[in-house]
Amino acid sequence: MGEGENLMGKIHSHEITPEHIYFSRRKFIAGMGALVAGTILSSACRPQKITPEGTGFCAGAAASASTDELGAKLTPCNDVINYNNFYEFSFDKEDVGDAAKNFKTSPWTVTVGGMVNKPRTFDIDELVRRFSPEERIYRMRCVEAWSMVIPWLGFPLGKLLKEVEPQSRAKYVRFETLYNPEQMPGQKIDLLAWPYVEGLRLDEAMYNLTILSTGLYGKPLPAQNGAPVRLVLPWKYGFKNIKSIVKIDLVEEMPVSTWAVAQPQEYGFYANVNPEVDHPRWSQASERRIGELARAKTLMLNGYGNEVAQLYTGMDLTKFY
Ligand SMILES: Nc1nc2c(c(=O)[nH]1)N[C@H]1C(S)=C(S)[C@@H](COP(=O)(O)O)O[C@H]1N2
Ligand SMILES: [Mo]
Repeated sequence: MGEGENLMGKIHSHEITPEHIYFSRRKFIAGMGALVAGTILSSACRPQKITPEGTGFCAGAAASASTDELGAKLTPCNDVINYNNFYEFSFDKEDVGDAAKNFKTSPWTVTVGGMVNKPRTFDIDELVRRFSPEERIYRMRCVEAWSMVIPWLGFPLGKLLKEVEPQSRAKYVRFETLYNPEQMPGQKIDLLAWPYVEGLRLDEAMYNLTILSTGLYGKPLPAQNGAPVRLVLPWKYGFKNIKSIVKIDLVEEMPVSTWAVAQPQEYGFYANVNPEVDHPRWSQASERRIGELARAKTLMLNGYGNEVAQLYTGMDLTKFY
């Protein structure tokens, strides 16, 4: 199978390059070492894994509807768990699942602190028990111009934040992924500033569409999708949805996210989906829905404008990208 095509149809070369890191491909190859680089080269020639829907994790995959509220079809479970961005494990989206299969997600705690009255470390099992994750069918639009529609299980991040009582000086929320290079081999390559960091404005974090997800398709999250707990906000580009979170801090200054360090002109803090603002290297006007042949038009704020546009009143979203 040649570079640039797979069973999901023709895709652009920027979508099969480890596109986020196109800017430093040389550094990437150098850093990976012959062994890992070999894996990537061979993967371009290998048929895509085909696991029939309904086996493994996807056996008994459950969702309450077959489309989202705007009528977009759910991405098949099998695609949701076999096409992932999670650079801690692999730069090849189709290899992340394999590379993460032994990731240890229990025991797991999330430490919530910074400018709060009641800092606390929560056990993930307690979080799930207390906040009873519910289904939210959200579309997720990757900055690389592909997208998925996923039935997440999660609870509003705001519920957790209220519990620790943010102080009035706190303006932003900073999130951190686990740092464990033994388990996450990508962290041995200093291509990104590990651990992965993301941030939100406090009002975005408190907004009811913003969830911490602990599952999808009716089951606990698979490792490759960010087990045991990851952020999901449907109106922002996918990279804001930080995975495998261990630390949440309320802070005064805008957090510097991992991608902003790597490539500030491409990855703004807000990262609101905007079909009218091209990525410096490609158009953002349309997207390839994984599992479908036709491309879809990308909607302003990913289709969630009615709900979230008010968070950005008076802001020029082409400037605050
Ligand atoms: N820790 C961490 N979180 C991450 C990433 C990553 O590489 N590391 N990739 C991001 C990107 S670019 C996307 S598009 C989504 C992909 O989520 P999915 O694999 O569950 O579809 O996760 C985001 N969260
Ligand atoms: Mo992404």
